[in-house]
Amino acid sequence: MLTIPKKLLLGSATAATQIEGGDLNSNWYHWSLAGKIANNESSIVAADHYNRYPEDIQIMSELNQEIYRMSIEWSRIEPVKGVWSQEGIDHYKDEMAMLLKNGIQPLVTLHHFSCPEWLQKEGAWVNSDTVERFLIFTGKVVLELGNMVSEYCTINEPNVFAMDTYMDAKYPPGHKDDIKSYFKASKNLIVAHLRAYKLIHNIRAEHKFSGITKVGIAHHLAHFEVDSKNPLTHLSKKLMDYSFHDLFTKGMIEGKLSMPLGVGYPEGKGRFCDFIGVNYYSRHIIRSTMNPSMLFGEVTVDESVPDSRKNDLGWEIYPKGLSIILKKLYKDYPLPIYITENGIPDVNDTKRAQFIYEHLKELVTLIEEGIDIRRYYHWSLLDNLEWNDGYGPRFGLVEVNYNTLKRTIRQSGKFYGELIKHRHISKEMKQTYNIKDVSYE
Ligand code: GCO
Repeated sequence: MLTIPKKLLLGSATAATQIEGGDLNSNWYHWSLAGKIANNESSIVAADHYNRYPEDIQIMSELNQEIYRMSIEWSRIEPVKGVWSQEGIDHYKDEMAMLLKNGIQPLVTLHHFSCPEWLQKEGAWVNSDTVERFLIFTGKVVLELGNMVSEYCTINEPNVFAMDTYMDAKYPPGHKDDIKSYFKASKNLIVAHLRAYKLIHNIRAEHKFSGITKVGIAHHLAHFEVDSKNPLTHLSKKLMDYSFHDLFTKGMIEGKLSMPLGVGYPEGKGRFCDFIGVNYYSRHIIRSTMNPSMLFGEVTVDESVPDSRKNDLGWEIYPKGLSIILKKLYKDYPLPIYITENGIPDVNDTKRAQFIYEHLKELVTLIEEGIDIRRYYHWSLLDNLEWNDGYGPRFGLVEVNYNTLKRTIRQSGKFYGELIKHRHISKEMKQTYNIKDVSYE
């Protein structure tokens, strides 16, 4: 039996590029044209959510979702530098209005990996002018959405974004082992967040928009372990924790730049997050420093992990890691925590319900221990474009048939919907959905 405390709201998360389709002005569309997505796939149709959002909100409502995290596509608001698209703005206003009408509270992400192609051509995040452009975009969105949205997530996973863009060549413009750009972009992302934090608060206060303004980030926190006593491996883990986690937590929460990004507090000392969003997926084993990028070591999965404890992309299912990272995070920063992403690619839908159960169990225990966890956004509502991995991985509570675009709620989606409704997982539910209490290490 598991009872979900009232304070923990439940819902799902998506990102515009991954589900919307139809946008010719985003850098990801151009990245698809260049053949950079698995199987030559393209962002152009995705799940056609841009046209089908009424149906998708209806599904969210059927699944009793209380909250929804979504992103606004910058290239739909500002398709050409300095030119606003009223069509794009009205679209998102309609979507917000419909969410609210269905009693679903939105959390809006302003930067979720994608940007307009014109910005990409200007160097995107390695160009420090992008900070200013991001603030102009942010100000416009916050003004336009007004009373409808009081919660914002400025930047999604700055660490993964910088790593996949400048070190691993997975995201546009696809640099390999470009450490200089990794740090340059990281600094700009941090400064953009700090300034956007203030801007959003100022605009909403000045216009007396309703709702308590809450601004935060969605930070990808992985659980790293080392697999040997080799001191180099330990050093590698330390470097990885520093450059992948700590630079960003210190930067975006405390406003402090650390080397090699810089020193001091570019926007003054303070607290720049009203909540900390955590995206958690897996445990990673750090093997050695002999990887070409040296600094980061090699990130792998423990070979002894059986397939039953891995997802379709081979990542280990490791709920305990969520507790470990949250305990540390809360000790360092006792701020409200939102789980802004947690999910599993599972095409056969045999592991997702169990995955949700195990991770929620960890969260409930932590809440009982006094950790202030307030939101759980499951990744994801729908099957979607898993960036450069294309449409293969199936993360949805709802299956999307990419030929017909028909939506079908998976068994795990039904399980999640019932769980939200009753805020309780009974013995019967466990039987129906084949949920087990397993012990795992
Ligand atoms: C993210 C990602 C999502 C991914 C998810 C699964 O924030 O990394 O933002 O877009 O699809 O994490 O890999």
